[in-house]
Amino acid sequence: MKIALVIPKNGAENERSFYDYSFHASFLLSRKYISYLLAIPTLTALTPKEHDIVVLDENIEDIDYSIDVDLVGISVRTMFAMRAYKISEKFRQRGIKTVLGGIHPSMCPDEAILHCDAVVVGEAENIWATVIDDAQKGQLKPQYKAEGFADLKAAPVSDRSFLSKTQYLSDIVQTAKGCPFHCEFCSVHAFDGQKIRTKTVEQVIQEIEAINRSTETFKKKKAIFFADDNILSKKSFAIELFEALKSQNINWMCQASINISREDDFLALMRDSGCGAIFIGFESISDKNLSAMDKPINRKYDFAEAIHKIQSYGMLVHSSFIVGYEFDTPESFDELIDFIENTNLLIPLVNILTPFPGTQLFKRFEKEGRILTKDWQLYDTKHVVFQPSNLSTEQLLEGYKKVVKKVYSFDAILRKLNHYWDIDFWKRQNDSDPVQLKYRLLFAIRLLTFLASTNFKRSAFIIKLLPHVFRPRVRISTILALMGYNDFAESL
Ligand code: B12
Repeated sequence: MKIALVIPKNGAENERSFYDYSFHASFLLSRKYISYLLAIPTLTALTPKEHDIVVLDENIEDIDYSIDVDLVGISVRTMFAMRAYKISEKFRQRGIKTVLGGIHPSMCPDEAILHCDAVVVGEAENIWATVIDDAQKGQLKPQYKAEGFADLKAAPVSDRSFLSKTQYLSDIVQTAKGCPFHCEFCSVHAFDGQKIRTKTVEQVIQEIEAINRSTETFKKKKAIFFADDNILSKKSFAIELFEALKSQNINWMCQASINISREDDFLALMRDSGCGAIFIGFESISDKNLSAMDKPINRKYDFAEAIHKIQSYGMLVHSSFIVGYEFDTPESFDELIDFIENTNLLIPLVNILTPFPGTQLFKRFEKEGRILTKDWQLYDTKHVVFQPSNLSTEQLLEGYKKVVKKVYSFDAILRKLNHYWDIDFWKRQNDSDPVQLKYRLLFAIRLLTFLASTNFKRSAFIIKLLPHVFRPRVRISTILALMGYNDFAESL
């Protein structure tokens, strides 16, 4: 059989989203999107070898619906569920069978089946081969449910050979699944379970070696994002992993809980193995909100101290905040702006509270009659889809826009960049290898050519930026991301 694996386009139709990356595409002239969905190389590896695979990623090119395939598998998250349904229906109009899997169909199987031939609930590892077999026999069932959780140590190494090698900005690798916490707004514990399941370090290294081997026109270090919810969820495994990463010569980034800030030995090891940034879900600067979210761990830490500590090891802290929780008021937005500015957080991800299906929050809001819409394309954390407690929906939306516009204004970006260029501890980061220098030179040239075609505000920013481009302490990819986020903020 010929199987198409599909990634639907992200974000609401005719709207810019934080993950749009059209700015990056216009700037880089080639690379179009942050990354693929890891479910796709996972499914590829699980597909018996006698079948042919083609990957269709709508974030990098339009889908060719006339393609000759026998089965279409689509990976679905809530914010692009509507888009996935449309794609599925278009293939079905041609008589091609479609299967939907991923977090959204797993949480809403009765809805998903209205738009496809089969829904897979849960992880693909123990079930995908059966689905393919049934499809080949013409005996697809409407629903397949994974029993229990997959043993990741027994899973094949993800196979990226059918993905574009030139269109993505970074690769994505997962070493473990499961989360012991039970935050009200999150669906991870419901979907992946609370017990930590790791791959073996050998599996992870094999995956990274394959990524490193993949050809590229421009030979710079590979950027890898670890999709684990908390890279430090199993400490003995993490030590072994970080030691093994040292020889891989990659730039990597991960997610972690705030307690990582007190783990000095880990922080040093992470930096030495190529970690450039740690993404932490701070969620709220209000203790009352953290309690309401059921995220007590964050209450035990002084956020500013934790941020400073991690950065003292030469790694950036990327951060995530939720606005609109129960105790947020009209004043909360200015307080958040002040916090972000005072702590020099360069890439804060600001999200409007969103009750994703399958979360405790969704259940509570449904019970309280506070869900305003189930138009899933608005569930991208940039729209208000519920009735807040102490704010009107307009106040929440405007407050969100205010924060994003302020923290991604060129003034704020330049002030924070200057902070990182100037501070002493950052000098440790030695990024001046010849490939990096070549990359910085190309970046400077591209900035200059960009000047001719861009607006006044961006030109002024570029002129102030240019003298610093060869200073190694902030990565070019970070600066580029900031320019993209400014572009997004301006579009709000
Ligand atoms: C990495 C990650 C990101 C990366 C994305 C990089 C990328 N290109 O994927 C970044 C940091 C950019 C990100 C951003 C966001 N994310 Co995110 N992210 C994750 C995370 C931590 C891991 C995802 C992953 O790669 N998993 C590994 C793969 C292998 O697992 P999987 O996709 O679930 O696939 C398995 C099964 O679902 C199934 N399956 C999947 N597809 C298919 C298809 C078929 C046909 C079949 C048979 C089976 C199948 O089999 C697979 C193997 O077991 C998850 C949490 C988690 N633990 O899963 C959240 C998660 C996916 N993110 C989430 C959210 C909300 C967001 C943001 C909105 C956050 C924000 N505020 O901006 C944005 C939106 C981005 C977007 N529009 O996609 C939610 C999604 C909830 C939902 N219902 O859709 C999750 C689940 C976390 C949560 N808190 O609940 N995210």
